[in-house]
Amino acid sequence: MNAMTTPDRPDADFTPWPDNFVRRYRERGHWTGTTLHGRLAEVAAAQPDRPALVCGERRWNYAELDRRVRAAAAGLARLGIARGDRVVLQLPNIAEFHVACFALFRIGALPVFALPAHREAELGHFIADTGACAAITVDREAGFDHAAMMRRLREAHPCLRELVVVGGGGDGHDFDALYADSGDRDVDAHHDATAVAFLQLSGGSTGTPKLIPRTHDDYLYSVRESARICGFDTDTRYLCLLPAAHNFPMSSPGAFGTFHAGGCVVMARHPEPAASFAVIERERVTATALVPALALAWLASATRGRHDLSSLRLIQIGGAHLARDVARRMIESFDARLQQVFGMAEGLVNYTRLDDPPDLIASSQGRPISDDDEIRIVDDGDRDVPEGEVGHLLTRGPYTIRGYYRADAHNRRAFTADGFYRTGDRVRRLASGHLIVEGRSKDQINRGGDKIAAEEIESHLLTHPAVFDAALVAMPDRWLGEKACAFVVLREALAPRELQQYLRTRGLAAFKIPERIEIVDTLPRTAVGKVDKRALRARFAPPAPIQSATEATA
Ligand code: OOB
Repeated sequence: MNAMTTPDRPDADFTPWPDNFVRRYRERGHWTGTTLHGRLAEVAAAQPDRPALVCGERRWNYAELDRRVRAAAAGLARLGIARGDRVVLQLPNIAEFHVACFALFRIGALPVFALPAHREAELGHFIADTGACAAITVDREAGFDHAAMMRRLREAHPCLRELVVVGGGGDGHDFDALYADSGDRDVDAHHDATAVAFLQLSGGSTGTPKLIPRTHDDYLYSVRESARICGFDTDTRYLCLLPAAHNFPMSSPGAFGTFHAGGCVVMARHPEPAASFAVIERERVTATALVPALALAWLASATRGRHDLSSLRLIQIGGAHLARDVARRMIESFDARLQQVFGMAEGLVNYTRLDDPPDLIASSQGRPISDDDEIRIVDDGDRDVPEGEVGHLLTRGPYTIRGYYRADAHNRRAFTADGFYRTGDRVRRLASGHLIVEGRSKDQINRGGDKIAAEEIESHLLTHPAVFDAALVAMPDRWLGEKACAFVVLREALAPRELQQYLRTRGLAAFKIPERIEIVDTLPRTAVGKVDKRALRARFAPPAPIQSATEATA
């Protein structure tokens, strides 16, 4: 099988696993040939009356969810959306997110998962990069007019023909009309599980965000095994608190894992602790996923004691470094099992196991899902480090991609010649196979789980005529773990606030705007002339205790 390409774009859309790996993953039963929507249809047929999805006052059982997915698929097909088309999906945590997702899977069209925080710069890039023919969005969210932004993007990108808006929106199609328009038609569901199901976003470390093609086979494997490892079943009531498009709440085991197990997904539009606790109490939520910053907010929230959280059996924390002390406080403060999750949209996901001793749960980031997840921990020359020592994490396996979407040049750096993904994380491994994340080598800031590629922001800064040079580094933050600070060399006077405002006008997601801008005369350089980011980061010493990267080794 050769990499799929389009005539106008020489780069590969999808880098397949080599045949011998495909054979192995099939023989071992990892890849089953079932599609994501096929699995949803199976569950719906087996238990049509069980609760599937709760969103505010709306409650759908599996029959209703299935009916809506089929109707929306027919409605989208009527708009001309067809197999292989790319469709940008930008929705908050509402039921329509999952309807749209599975409807697109049925058609064989690929959702491109944008986060609600993304703005014109990011979305414009996704549209241009994928040649998306449609976008599905919401009219307004958190005071922001998403429909108007998408209309502007449609003007700038002629490939973007159709706009579907939840809540209606001017000249876009109303999402609800998709159901009405469809009549009794059902699209002839797409059944190729080896095909790419969607494009997920990478946290990135380069100038432009890269897209991650995930197939039905590989994704469903990670979903199924995640659900098993985390004990999800028909009684699971999973609260989707983190942005639904992110890999963690989507598939680790997340909403997809809950659907896979026949449980019920509860969508939370507002992640604040007080609102979450009220939903947990009302909906008898059994499991949820948090980033460390939210865990801290849960610990600090005065409203905790006022709600009955006794239904909660599993609290997962992942996406960014969790300080040991915070993990311990979570274990002590909540009558639920804690689980650390160290994953990446590119594939590999590690979980502490439910029966691991509390100390291991508090101090490690878990071990891989699969025996077929190959882990290498190497030095700068790609040589394996001695067991137990810290090195760069490389991985290859049945649900880790072999290449980014249309990014051949980047792929040559991001993957080894034999297909290992260079995660950019620095880890060490315990004898039990559990990994401890010690830091990272990629040029990225992890702002409370939101990833910022330094180069992306630096290149935006450099477009300002007054900016001569710029370097973005992480500075420690008590709550978020890290925030971005830009060190900037100017040609002429400019206030930091003006520069922040300038970045906003470039259409960047708010979480990427550096909280601090330091004007400096020069940037420190290493012996080979690269900006010495380590020296820049050292200017923030001492780091806040809860986020020290070396803490885990203590
Ligand atoms: C998850 O996925 P992404 O793609 O947003 O970010 C992946 C990166 C990892 O390479 C690592 O640098 C960092 O986020 N990370 C962690 C971590 N979990 C992720 N760093 C330290 N400790 C952790 N527990 O973030 C993601 C995807 C699926 C499940 C969970 C998280």
